[in-house]
Amino acid sequence: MANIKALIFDLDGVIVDTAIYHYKAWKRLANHLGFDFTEEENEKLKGVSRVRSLELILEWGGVTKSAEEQKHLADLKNSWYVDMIQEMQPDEILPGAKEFLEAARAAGLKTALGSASKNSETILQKVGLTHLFDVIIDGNKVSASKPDPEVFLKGAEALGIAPKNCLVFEDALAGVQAALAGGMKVIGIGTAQNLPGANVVVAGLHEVSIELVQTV
Ligand code: B16
Ligand code: MG
Repeated sequence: MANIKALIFDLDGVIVDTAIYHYKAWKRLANHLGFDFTEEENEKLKGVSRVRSLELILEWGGVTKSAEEQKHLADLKNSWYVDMIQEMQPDEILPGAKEFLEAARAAGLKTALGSASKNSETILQKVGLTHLFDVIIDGNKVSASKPDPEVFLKGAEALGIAPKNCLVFEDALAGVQAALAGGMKVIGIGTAQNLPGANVVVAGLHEVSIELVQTV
């Protein structure tokens, strides 16, 4: 028996799919700098912080920029991204996510968000899910990126639940590693091949039940 008391959810790829908006904005930035990158390369940006994403993209384009220019470029990309997420609607919630959050809370489990994004509060508000989280820990509240466990440990602490009684839902390998490093159980959202180490892997929250939570 796992004795899970709290669930911690990643945002992009678990609750909503903002990856397409990140991709469009990063692609526009790369094109603005005179190069492009592939969808396959874009996969490597999932779950990765804004600053690290820019470093990777500049490497792929063979472009070097000063720290000051990098700050400007990251801000420019974010302004385009923020414009796009203003239009997000509740129908962009991934299948089963809202229903599972509601079922979890009805079963007495605590819920937290554990995301790398600094835009998580806007996104949750646009899709109408803010009220289903007891705690929101995101890129504004942490200094170390996944696979460092900081984001999940801060979530557990804010909820007042020991890490061993927390279960994380993650779609990125760095996030699965972060959860394990924090001493938590983790359900991977994706494929077992892409998410080694996850206790269980499912295609999405529509495949998860309260019964499964207590058997991981
Ligand atoms: P922002 P998650 C991550 O969200 C995204 O997967 C990643 O592509 C993005 O770079 C990162 O948030 C930072 O987002 O630029 O909005 O601060 O999967 O950790 O919920
Ligand atoms: Mg994610």
